[in-house]
Amino acid sequence: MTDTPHRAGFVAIVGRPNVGKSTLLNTLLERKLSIVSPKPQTTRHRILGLLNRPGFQIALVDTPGLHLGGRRMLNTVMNRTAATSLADADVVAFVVEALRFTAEDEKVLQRIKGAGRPAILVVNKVDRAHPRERLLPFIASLTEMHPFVEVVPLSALKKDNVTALPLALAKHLPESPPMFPPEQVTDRSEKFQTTEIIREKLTMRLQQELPYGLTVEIERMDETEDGRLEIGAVIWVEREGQKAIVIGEGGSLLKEVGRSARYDLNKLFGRRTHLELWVKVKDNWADSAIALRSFGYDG
Ligand SMILES: Nc1nc2c(ncn2[C@@H]2O[C@H](COP(=O)(O)OP(=O)(O)OP(=O)(O)O)[C@@H](O)[C@H]2O)c(=O)[nH]1
Ligand SMILES: [Mg+2]
Repeated sequence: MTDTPHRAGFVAIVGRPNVGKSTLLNTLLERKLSIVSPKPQTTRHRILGLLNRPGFQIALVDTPGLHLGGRRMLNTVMNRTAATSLADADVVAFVVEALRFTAEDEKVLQRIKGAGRPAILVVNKVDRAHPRERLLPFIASLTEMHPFVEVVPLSALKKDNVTALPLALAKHLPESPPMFPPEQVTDRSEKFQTTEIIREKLTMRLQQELPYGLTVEIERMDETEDGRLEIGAVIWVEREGQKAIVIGEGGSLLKEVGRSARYDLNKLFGRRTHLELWVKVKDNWADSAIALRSFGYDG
């Protein structure tokens, strides 16, 4: 038997907003690491998740959806975060939605061409592709646009054909020993994951009313004598009027958000957590370089 060399490297998961990049990351890792919502522009940060298999280690990088049109400084930072992850990757996983290719997808593809990395085409949401016969011509039209090294149609949500992807990615990674210790899952702190869990619950509850400039900051995390974790978090919005929306009638929305966030936090920390949420206003923070940096937006 010949020894096959170990492979390891970075794979950037890129695509326009809402195609299912974060869902894909979570499905591949079999854990909820990146937040997901039906709204576009949910992911705002680079999220690293490590996948270890016999013979290879993939450092998967979930990225904000590359988008057109947003004029806030936060939009620029998100696009820059995605573009940097793309430029730093060994292999690119270009995620598109089955049977849908938009001007934003086109723009992402141009960036992939510019980066010059081997790219795998991931056609997600095949569960929604009806009739199925339309998938083949759709894929053919995309493979005409770029010499993708592999094409993997799958459904990240329904976990259909997902196991094929790590193998396809690994083939194109450089020969290298593992870059991270086998027990490591991510490079993101529990504090960061806490802010993201709270932001996800807000995104889910607020849907259409979600203020664009909403972000979460942890003020304190203290252990109580009986072993519980007390977390104090601030939800920042940009205008006084948005406060009432986030708080809800009689504080109902905030209570609901707190309840569902606590459920996830108990799981994350493996113990009971107590969560206190405050809503505060910082005018137009999404256009302030200083505020963006202090809230951890580091594109
Ligand atoms: N039907 C179907 N829905 C999916 C699939 N994958 C993801 N979704 C849904 O698509 C929506 C967006 O998913 P996300 O994973 O947040 O998408 P994203 O590409 O990370 O979006 P941004 O972070 O905004 O760039 C969510 O409602 C998911 O449940 C899939 O395979 N099939
Ligand atoms: Mg995402």
